[in-house]
Amino acid sequence: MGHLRRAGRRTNVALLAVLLAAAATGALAFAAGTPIPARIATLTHGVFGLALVVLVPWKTVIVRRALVMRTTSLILLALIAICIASGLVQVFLGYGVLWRLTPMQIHVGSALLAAPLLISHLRRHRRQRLHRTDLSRRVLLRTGVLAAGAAATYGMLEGIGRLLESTSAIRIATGSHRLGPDAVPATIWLFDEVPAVPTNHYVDVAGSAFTASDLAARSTTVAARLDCTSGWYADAQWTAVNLADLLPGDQLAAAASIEVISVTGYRRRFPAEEAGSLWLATGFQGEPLRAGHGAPVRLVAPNRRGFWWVKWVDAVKLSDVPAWGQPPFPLS
Ligand SMILES: Nc1nc2c(c(=O)[nH]1)N[C@H]1C(S)=C(S)[C@@H](COP(=O)(O)O)O[C@H]1N2
Ligand SMILES: [Mo]
Repeated sequence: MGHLRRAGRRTNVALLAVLLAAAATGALAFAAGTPIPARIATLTHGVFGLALVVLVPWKTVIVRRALVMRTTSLILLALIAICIASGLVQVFLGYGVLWRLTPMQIHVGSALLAAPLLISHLRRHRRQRLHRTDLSRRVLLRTGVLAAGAAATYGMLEGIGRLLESTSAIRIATGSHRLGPDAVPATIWLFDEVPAVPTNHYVDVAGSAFTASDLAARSTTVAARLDCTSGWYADAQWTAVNLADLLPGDQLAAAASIEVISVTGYRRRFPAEEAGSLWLATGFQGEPLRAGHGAPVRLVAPNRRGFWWVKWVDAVKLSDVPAWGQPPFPLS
């Protein structure tokens, strides 16, 4: 009996570690914009997610042993199940809008809702502490077996996806699925709204004012991939001018970061060295930008996820604040 109880506690420790790792790699998967970091983040995220599934039989034994199951525990369980299921839907069925929500919104939303419940769950069971022996060789061996089981499940699901010619087989390193340029949805990060911006709006670029037509006159066609964290990407042609060509060189050299601010207040800050890979766009696929997509001027930031592509640009400012002096994800 004592032995069983100990095993149960270790299952709980493993579950907690895996949940935290899944959350951390999920955040990294949202942050990563280039193939190698994205591949590492999405692969480890998938393996941690599946490790939760692998642990289900053991956790079931523990849950069965409990005398009562609280409603909050049931909700926590349901949220984690929804999170895993919507993650699998995103991978195997792709980006699609179900009842106004995307699988990714459900995936992240359920994880965020589960977090406070998990904290109170841990508080209620705080007597289960980490023991010295939790790092023994036998435990490390079992951890290896769990990792191998989760990795094998991942490999098996990838294989099935290929055999069934699921869209999972052609998703890119970030996990996103392809959309044609015509199908790109006007996307809001969280709470922003499409503003009405006049076509002759002046964009302030480090103190100089430009209208969209001023910028268009200096633009070239740039091929770039817009890769939204809601799980789609689109390759398209943008009519855009490079920020390094607009910003005064001496001021740029002295600055730490470039802040791009929307008329809505939405903003992102980039390292000053990145000026050469940031573009102010006025056109998409040879047409002027549309209102929902950032008209009259929006940022194009290849190699960065969609939430960096500030729409309805009002100002581009050079500043001494380092680029990391901002929340990792926008709060609006
Ligand atoms: N001002 C502002 N810019 C924004 C957003 C926003 O909500 N507000 N959403 C971002 C996100 S999450 C993405 S994926 C892209 C989407 O661009 P699109 O609407 O042209 O598809 O814009 C980005 N720029
Ligand atoms: Mo996005």
